[in-house]
Amino acid sequence: MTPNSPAAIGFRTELRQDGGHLTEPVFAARGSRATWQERAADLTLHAVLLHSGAPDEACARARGRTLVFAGELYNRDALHRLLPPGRALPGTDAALVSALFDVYDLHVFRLLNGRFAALVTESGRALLATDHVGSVPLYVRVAPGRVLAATEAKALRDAPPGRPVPARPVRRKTGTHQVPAGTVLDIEVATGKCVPHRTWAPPLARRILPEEEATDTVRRAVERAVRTRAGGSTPLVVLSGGIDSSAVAALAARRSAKPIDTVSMGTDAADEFPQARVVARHIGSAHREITVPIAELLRWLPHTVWAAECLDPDIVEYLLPLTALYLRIGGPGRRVLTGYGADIPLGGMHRENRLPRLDTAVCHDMDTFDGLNEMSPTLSAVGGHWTTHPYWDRDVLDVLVSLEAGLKRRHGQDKWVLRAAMSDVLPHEVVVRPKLGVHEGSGTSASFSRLLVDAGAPRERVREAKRLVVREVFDQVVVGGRHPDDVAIDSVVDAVLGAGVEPAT
Ligand code: IOT
Ligand code: MG
Ligand code: MG
Repeated sequence: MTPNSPAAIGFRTELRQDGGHLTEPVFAARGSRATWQERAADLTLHAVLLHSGAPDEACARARGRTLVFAGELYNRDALHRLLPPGRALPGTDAALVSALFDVYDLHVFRLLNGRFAALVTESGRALLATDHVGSVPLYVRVAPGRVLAATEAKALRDAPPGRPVPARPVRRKTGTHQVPAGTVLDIEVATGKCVPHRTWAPPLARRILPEEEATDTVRRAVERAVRTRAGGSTPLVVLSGGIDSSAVAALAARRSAKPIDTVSMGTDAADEFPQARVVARHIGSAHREITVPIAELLRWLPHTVWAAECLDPDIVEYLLPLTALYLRIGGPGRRVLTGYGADIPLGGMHRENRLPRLDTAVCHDMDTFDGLNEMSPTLSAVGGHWTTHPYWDRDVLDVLVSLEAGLKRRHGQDKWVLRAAMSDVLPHEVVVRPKLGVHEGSGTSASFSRLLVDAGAPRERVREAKRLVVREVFDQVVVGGRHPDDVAIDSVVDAVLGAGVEPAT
């Protein structure tokens, strides 16, 4: 049975030869903390773990190796089949990965379908691994004799500078790099020498399938992804009433003995409440509506950037209403399923019906998602909840990306293959409902624009002003270490506009 939260949702680890260590880290994610220190060969490991009650379950120690694992696996059954016959099945994901490390070494990370960030250390070596899409962000600072890693960049704020590694540098954080998606960094701690190994890449080829085979394949893959994520608890689906989240909710409801929970957010400016209600009624979920006034919503922008550590203003507009929702859910920590990410492999955001352009958009989005942190569990962890995204399951993503564009746009519909795959579990009006982005349906984009125009931004500069506001907030809460409660969005806007909004360079 999958509990509401994995054993650990984040960590900071310090592997050092000199034995010194950093002060207590700051995380945006809420969780209990376990702190410990251990010796491994000539290295000391200091670890701070954000856990949900059983920190030992997030670690595995065997044959001089320590593994620290934040997150969870979705292909446990397949992985169990790889263990030597007769061996007792490991009781935790950390122990399972460690047992398979015995057999495969770093190549174990090519086998995992999960949502995780991990550290493995043995005999002077540190391995840092992300899941196939880097859905749990992982940052690293490397210097000879020292490897520091954390699931939030701000947790490495006080670390001494590091040397360049083959990974993306974090803005204004000397020597902090983000481990790429689908990558293991194999680091020799004594020298700081770092070799990256890719464990996943988006498919480039496209599959030609008859309609029925395409829809069956999609249906089976999404069903499996929902089943492995829902576990034994009652899931909560964040539901807009669009096809992506409605399909997740309908599939979760079908396999649940009890009614599932669904929740929709709206603002005083806009909502999709009627659309979500149709779905909730159809699947018999216990449904809630949460209205966040726009003035309050915009005040959560610093918290969104703090949690996602994201510099992209479009992405922040998608994540802001969701962060506000996660902060408002309240109660004990929930397991939240979303429909996030379906639009990326299916080209849903682009409202594009020319097939070459649709596939160009899919290629572009699959080339550029890394580092945006839009799937980060920290967004909901600021409210104490764990999210998981079935459409970015490794198998689902492999299927969706690789379908030829004519199955994505077909019979005059966008995301055709998904709509057709779900036509028997949802009312027709839901299956054919046109795409509405969360930033549109909640009035977030329009309200952020209005805030800037009212503060004096020229209309043609609004997009650039948003980029500068997000960057300034990032500099304050991620680089500067300020708490987002202390960052007033209005004063950031005034400061940015006061300095003048130049066109993008
Ligand atoms: P959208 O697809 O509208 O929403 C993403 C998910 O957020 C939904 O599936 C649903 O689970 C949740 N959600 C949306 N609106 C609400 C609501 N009112 N109440 C409760 N939950 C809601 C943007 C977008 O269109 O969101 N996200 C795109 C792609 C981002 C682009 N990224 C990129 N190019 N790297 C997506 O694919 O989700
Ligand atoms: Mg969507
Ligand atoms: Mg939507």
